[in-house]
Amino acid sequence: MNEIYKTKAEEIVPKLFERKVDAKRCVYFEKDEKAPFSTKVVDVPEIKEVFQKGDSITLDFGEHLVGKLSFKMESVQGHIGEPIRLKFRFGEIPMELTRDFSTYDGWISGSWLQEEIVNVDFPETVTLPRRYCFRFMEVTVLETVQKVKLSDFSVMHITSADTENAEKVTIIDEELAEIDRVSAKTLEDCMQSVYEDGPKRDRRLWSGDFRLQALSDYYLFKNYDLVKRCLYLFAACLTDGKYLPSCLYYYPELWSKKGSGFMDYAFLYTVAVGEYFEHSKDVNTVRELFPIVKSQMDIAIDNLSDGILTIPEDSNGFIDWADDLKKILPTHGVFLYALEKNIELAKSLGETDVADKWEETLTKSRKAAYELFFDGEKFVNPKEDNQYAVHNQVWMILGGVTGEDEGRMVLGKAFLSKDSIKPVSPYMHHYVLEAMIKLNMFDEAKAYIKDYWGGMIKLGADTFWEVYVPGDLAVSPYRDALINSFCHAWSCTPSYFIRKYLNK
Ligand code: RAM
Repeated sequence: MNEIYKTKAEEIVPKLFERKVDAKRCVYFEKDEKAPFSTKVVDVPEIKEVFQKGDSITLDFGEHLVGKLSFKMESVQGHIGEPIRLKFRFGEIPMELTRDFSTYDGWISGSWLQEEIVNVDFPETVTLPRRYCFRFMEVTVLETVQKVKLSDFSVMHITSADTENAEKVTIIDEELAEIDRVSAKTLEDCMQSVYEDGPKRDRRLWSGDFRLQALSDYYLFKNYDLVKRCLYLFAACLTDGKYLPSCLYYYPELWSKKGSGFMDYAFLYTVAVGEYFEHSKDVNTVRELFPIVKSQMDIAIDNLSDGILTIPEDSNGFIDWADDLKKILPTHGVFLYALEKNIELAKSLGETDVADKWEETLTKSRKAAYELFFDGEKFVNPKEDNQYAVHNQVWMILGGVTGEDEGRMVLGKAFLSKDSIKPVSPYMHHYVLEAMIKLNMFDEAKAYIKDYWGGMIKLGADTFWEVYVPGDLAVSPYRDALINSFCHAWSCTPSYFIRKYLNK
């Protein structure tokens, strides 16, 4: 642990803004094959307040929230002689509460599912100690011998996004304005004392997610200090002085898993350093972090074989959650993409020798990629079974391996082909959009955002989801969509695209 970087990060713990939100209505859920996740939300005209054993209600707070729940418990028939046992369940979307959490069948811990048994000893206003992330809350009275009153359910919503002073922009297109609003809300709810990947799960700082959050934040809340803090947190956790972890834990203290993590995420961290510089002009911080940028590029350069990246045994590339996706070709693209951006950064910092050396590598590695991967109509890697994936085309475009016409051709064909692997996560869809912008496909990019992110809104999304595959809502990287996060960091970038490029 580098204590100097850690201290710098701890000096800028962000202020958390609080807002009290009351429950808005009482609802129940009905099975309806035509509704999103086959779940229809039905209004209950009156909010029940008097409960006996076995009674249960579901409250809708009207918006996605992150914070602590409070409520009042009162007696109805004189003194209460025994504790009242309540069970709470929280859902970001209705589907979660239609499932019995004990049926969860995924491969990551089911303890992320938000469920709690609480005993209330005396009539009082209770605030639950843990933070929850939800719009819907179900409370069931498990044990009581007499009637009790439960009321005044509210949440103290917390975020480090200064929403009151957020950049106000009039977005001309109404559909895009709505998508921008939901993107901003997604980022807001993930902004806590770091940029969390998801406030329901995993509540961690992942570099791939972080770079995208920072990008949108520059156009929304402009919390430069939060970006700086996260850059330093990663810098503090470098292993062996050079390997960047992909993910950090910071409760109860900062720690990370040993190992080198995802190579593409490490490259994207370096991109985030340059982008922080571009927006904040904070040259001191960036000068301090430049050795880390350089070490990530050096690790990659040391692992080039005939100009093509090799991924060391103990590492991997992430790229997307698409099943069985091969990673070398697209990770090579991420490397080229980062290298090009880092050459600019090196030049701005006066590191001309480094920039010159990188220029040489970039030219060589782009040429090598074109020669090895381009088969005349698509990019495939003969050393990875010629696997055909949209991802490969996107990263070769972003890596500057192809020009505009060829880029449009490979991208269009890959999307149309029934044999190609398609993006699964909004994270990968972000990079499809970046490729479109690079190819000057602005109208197509607008339509893409409306179709993909707008598609989630049509399905009732208050915040954008971790995973969305149109037509198949059961998709989950974890085998069971119950554990998916429905407010996810890497899904918040439509605001960036809309505000920077598409609001015309
Ligand atoms: C998951 C999270 C996170 C992502 C990693 C790769 O645990 O969804 O956002 O960056 O995977």
